Amino acid sequence: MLTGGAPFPAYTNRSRTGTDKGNVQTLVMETMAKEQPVVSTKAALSVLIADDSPVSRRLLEAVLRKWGYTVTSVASGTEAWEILQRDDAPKIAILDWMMPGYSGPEVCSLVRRHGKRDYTYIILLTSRHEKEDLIAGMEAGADDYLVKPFDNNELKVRLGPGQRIIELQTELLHTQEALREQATKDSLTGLWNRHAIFEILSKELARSYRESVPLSIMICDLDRFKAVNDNLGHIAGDAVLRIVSDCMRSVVRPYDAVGRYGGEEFLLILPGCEEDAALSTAERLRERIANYPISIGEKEIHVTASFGVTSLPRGRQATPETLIRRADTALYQAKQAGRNCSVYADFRG
Ligand code: GH3
Ligand code: MG
Ligand code: MG
Repeated sequence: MLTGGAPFPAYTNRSRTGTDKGNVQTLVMETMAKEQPVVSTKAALSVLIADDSPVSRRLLEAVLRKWGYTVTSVASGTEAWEILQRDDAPKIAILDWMMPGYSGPEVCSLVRRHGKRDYTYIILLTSRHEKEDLIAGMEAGADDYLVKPFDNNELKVRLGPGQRIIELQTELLHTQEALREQATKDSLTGLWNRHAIFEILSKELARSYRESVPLSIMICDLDRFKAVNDNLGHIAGDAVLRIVSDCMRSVVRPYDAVGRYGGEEFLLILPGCEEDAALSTAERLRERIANYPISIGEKEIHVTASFGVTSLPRGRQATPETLIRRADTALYQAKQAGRNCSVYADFRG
């Protein structure tokens, strides 16, 4: 099936301006955001105090605030556990041993067994001196303890390792995130890279079969892209790839996946989409790309793309390779048909 306008239609849409500039600005802002300091400062660190004694709580609050911490305080273990599960929970918790609701060690156990990915550094407050109690507290997951009554210097010294651990963990999470980003994203376009989009396709195929829902894919290849490089240079070619990628991202649904499959070739995965919906998405995308004005220096250019689309009907099984081969065949036909069009190929598994 062949759909689409005549090859290389007249380009009239000039309503959008500064597309390239806008993209460069976005890129700079994203880069800056990634380069924010990863180590949190003491002033930004917040501490949770859970103690049922109002006097002890106020003393702790006052001294911690004086040292620059942000303080949240509660009077029971139940409230402490509720707060520690929140996304923005304090990273250090000072928990009294005996409290209404959960005890300090019980809150420790809950945090360690069911807590968030971010580490919570826990200091237990106890008036008990017996060694067994302290061992039980540490075994429940506490990082440190303070025997009441404690002096402020001791508390200050004990908060130091907590802060270092939190800072190291924050740094570690940022590094992990950066590595994950590097391993899965295409550095030029920010789309999924070839390996990642292939993985996503494998998972989506398994899900589509399990849940008996259809799945469509499309391969989009920019038309005569070599000429863009030849006429405007490779850097301009790179800018075009970035802009077209942003354009594709803006057209598909949030749960669709877009990856850079090769140089100027993209693979799009549309879970739950049948033939008609997939083909109309391809057409929407094709028209959007063709009408998208791209500013390169003083020049404004337009590029077009051809689409090969295929769908896996519900209840059918297929390997990523089979489906991609079908979409590739359709793409080849789209190129043969004159480019700037979408071709659908039936899935024959
Ligand atoms: P067709 O319509 O048949 O697809 O023609 P085409 O020129 O797009 O296809 P061809 O395969 O001949 O050329 C693809 C071009 O894409 C050649 C290559 O230099 C360019 N290209 C691939 N990756 C990149 C990249 O990362 N940056 C830039 N600037 N160009 C790239
Ligand atoms: Mg091409
Ligand atoms: Mg190509």
